[in-house]
Amino acid sequence: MLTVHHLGVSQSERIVWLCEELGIPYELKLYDRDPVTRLGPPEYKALHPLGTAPIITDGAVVLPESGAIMEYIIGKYGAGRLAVEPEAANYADYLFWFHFANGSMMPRQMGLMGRSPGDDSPIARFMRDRAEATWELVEKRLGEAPYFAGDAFTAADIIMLFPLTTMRAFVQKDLAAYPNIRAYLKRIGERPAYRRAMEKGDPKMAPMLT
Ligand SMILES: N[C@@H](CCC(=O)N[C@@H](CS)C(=O)NCC(=O)O)C(=O)O
Repeated sequence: MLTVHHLGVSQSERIVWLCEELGIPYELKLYDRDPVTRLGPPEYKALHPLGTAPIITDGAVVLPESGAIMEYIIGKYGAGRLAVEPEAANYADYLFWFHFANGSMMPRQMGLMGRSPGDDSPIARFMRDRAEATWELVEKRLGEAPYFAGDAFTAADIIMLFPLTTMRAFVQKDLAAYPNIRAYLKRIGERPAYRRAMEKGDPKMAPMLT
């Protein structure tokens, strides 16, 4: 049985959501963050040496890393649904946004964690500019197409949503200047599978869609 180990308020919400969108059977195990450190609890760390969320188990397989898990589930249980075929005109768009999420968007937001907004050092300005550039790129993309890979909802949307939503619990971001992102978040919030995933995974948290 595919088991999704979900750490509350974390990137593993992506995997719960993916399973709900695909409509595949899975077991959901919930873990709370340590109330003081906000890190995963020892039971979560014991699953794999990396110890970060998400992690899935599937028989003898223990797999961390959002992107690897998503490809695994889509390939093994989803018959390729929610991915884009190499023959499709938007294949490169799909690949770019799927990998941009954790390759650039997440690291650039994480670079701001714990940094005071008033810090005007060259490195702080560099980090802020780099983070800002990712928001600008996302805003531009969502003005060109309703979904990251183009006209249809794909796994690129699932992996991209976390930095636009729940990540703002860790690094605040005012979305007032981004009408396309706000319209996109409203659209995503209307998806029954997303709502189900958030209710199952983080019942105490309202999805951060505004
Ligand atoms: N690139 C990794 C990042 C994983 C990651 O940093 N997860 C955070 C949650 S958002 C985590 O596990 N934090 C708690 C901890 O490190 O104990 C992925 O996408 O799986």
